[in-house]
Amino acid sequence: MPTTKFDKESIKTSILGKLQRYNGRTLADATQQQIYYAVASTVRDQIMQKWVAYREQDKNYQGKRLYYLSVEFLTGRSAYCNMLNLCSSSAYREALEELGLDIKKVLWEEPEPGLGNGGLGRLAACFLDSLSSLSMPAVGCTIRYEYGLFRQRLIEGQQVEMPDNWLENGNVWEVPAPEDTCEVHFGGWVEERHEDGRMKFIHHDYRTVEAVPYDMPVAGYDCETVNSLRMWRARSPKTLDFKSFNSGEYMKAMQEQELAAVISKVLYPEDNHYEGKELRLKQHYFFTSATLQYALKDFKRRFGNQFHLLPEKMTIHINDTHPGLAIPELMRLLIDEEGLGWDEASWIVQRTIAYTNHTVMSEALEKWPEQMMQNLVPRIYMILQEINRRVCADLAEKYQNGSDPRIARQAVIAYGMVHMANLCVAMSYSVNGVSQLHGEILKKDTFHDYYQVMPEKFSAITNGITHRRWLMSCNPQLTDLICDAIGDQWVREPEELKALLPYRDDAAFRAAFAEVKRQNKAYFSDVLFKRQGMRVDPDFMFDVQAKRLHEYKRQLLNALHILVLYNRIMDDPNFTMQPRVFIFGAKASPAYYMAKQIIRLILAISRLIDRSPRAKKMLKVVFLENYDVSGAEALIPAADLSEQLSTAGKEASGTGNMKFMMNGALTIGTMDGANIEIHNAVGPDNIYIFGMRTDTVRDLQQTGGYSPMHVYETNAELRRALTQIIDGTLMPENPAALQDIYHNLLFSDPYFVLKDFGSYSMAQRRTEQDYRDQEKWVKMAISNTAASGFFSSDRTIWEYNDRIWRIR
Ligand code: 26Q
Repeated sequence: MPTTKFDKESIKTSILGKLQRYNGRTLADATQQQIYYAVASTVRDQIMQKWVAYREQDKNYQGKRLYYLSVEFLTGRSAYCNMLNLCSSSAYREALEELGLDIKKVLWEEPEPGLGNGGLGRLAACFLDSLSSLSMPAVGCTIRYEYGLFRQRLIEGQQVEMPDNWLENGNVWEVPAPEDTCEVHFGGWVEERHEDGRMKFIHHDYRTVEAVPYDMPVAGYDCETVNSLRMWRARSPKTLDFKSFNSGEYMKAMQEQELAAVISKVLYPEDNHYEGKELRLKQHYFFTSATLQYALKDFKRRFGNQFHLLPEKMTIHINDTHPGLAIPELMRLLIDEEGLGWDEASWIVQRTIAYTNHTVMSEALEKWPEQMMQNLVPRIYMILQEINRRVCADLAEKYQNGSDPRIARQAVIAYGMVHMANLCVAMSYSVNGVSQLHGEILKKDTFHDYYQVMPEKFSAITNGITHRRWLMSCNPQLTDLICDAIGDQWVREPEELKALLPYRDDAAFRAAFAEVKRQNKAYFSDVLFKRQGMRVDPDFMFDVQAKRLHEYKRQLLNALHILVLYNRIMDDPNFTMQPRVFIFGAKASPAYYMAKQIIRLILAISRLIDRSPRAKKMLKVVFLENYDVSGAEALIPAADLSEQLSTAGKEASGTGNMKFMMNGALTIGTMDGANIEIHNAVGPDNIYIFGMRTDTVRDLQQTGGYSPMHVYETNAELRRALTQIIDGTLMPENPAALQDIYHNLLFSDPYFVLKDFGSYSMAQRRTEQDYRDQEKWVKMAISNTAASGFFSSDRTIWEYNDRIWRIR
């Protein structure tokens, strides 16, 4: 196999050569975009070389393989992280510098694949990076959406959605694998035939959709492993059909083509919210079926028909219930295609599939109308019915009562709906939560009945983030500073970051740490200027809440507090405070009315403050447009304070919280999700905890004993801020515009915003005092970075491997 070196000189030669061959340009005449493609395809050449070698050795691999199925993989840009994982970032940096290019500017040209909404999709991407870096053989499997998550614009104080055509200029990182194209069948009907002493199921009159895979290499850090992310694209099997063309059915033929391709057209923009759209169910079955056919083909290549070995040789991990049809699909393939009996197939499935739950919000639990399931995937529906029959029979036996009310709660099909979570719990060998608290809530509430009858399946493994992207790549200056102080062992063993802790007391180190933060703030200001023509002052404290917009995440708590601060400034000419910029990054689902109203409110507060010459000396609100992975990479290293305000018990884990702490931001947050574990890791002196705990929230919910009006009546500052939402202070041109927020808070407040306001406001007072004491603040910030190693996804993946997958 020919190998090429990738040192500085050959990188330069490669870039110039590509510009000449692909574009017929010299460096001086090339556009930024052409330069980006020349650089990225040089990186790709380097990965391809490793990929070929890895695949060669993989051909003889006899061990277990992991298939990680997720309807979202929010990878973010690849070029820089690939350079880093290839241990070539300095070579590229120097090469570009010698060519007179600004590496950051060049890499900013890369289109970001927005193939995910938020936490669940980003977690999948972090996991792939860790799997490769820990040399575990794994394939990520998903849909190759033609349009990723919408691009957000803020126009006239409101969110406006624009299509994200990320493939417009091609994607250097993907390689099509047409040889693995397979068929997925929809609709039709199933004939049951008795033949050779057994039942045969024959699917008739189905519509075929072809699944074409595109692979993206995922190179591990400083190792030989190059796994892939397999993305399936849907297309119609018929190229233009001459018969219909001649019989004047040209339009119909074209439409059919369109109908198949629409399956992989666009990512649904809902986060933590379920909507029973048929197209979405099609998407789920489409990529799940294609993936399982491919996995089984690979298994048969390695082990022939020894299907009893399947659980030993592969784990199908499903990222939430969305790929849950993997369960009946694997049954179908084993029974209908491979001729196994039900019991044998079911034995295999129950040892092969593992499931992670990501949310306890009831509106996010996936349910499908039986009718829809039956029409769309009739054979799968039959299998679901049989699974349900057996699950219910087993439970009836366990409860020694066929009409025990628990059976209906645990059934896979009940009251005309297919309950995906029940299916996944009943049929997987592992059910896990994403933080310790979340794991407990699953056992106590969400899956309480199942926990009673099969406790051995349940576990909790706290989420993590890849420190390669979320520290080394996004914060190179802090990375260098850490390496200068404690060496680079932490790069392989991130928990070694704890060696930083003694540097809290080193004044020179503290000064250097603070200087890095300052430079990151200045850099963010430049990015903000480029993105939306706005600047922020690095002397201000950067207080950041960046995550999807959702009522349970309580951006409202933050917004109301800002209004209160504004009033304090305006009421008292002698009032002063530490100048602070509140930065929001948040997309709202296009159909989520309240979330969009909250964006309007935040933008209105921002305008109000900007109109006051006095207020704006101390206070600023910035809404970062189109918050995406690249935005996060610029924003998080610049943050002083990280806002993690979810109502206790609602945020399964959170992962943004971990990214902020790793980059030396302090957390103001509730005792929810992974915040609790961050609190344990840094100690109570290095975090600002406020608000009700889960048990109090539960009590209040159960007794119905909460009255937001009572809070309103007893807190004058809060009352004033609430009134300003509707009295024309914020929306002089249309004072009623935000009245639904006001009414919702005052008469319902399901997420206890008003209830927790006082406690939040007090915690914010403490952040203010502490920030003014810079020595104290920087010490706390260092403690956070030092304690963040536990939250590397390398640790998470070790735990998954140890407790669930056992790959090697
Ligand atoms: C399901 C069916 C039909 C339509 C939509 C959905 C759907 C889509 C997205 C349901 C849920 C989601 C997203 C959930 C999510 O992102 N959860 C987050 O997962 C993170 C990783 O574990 C956690 O850190 C977050 O706490 C959790 O909110």
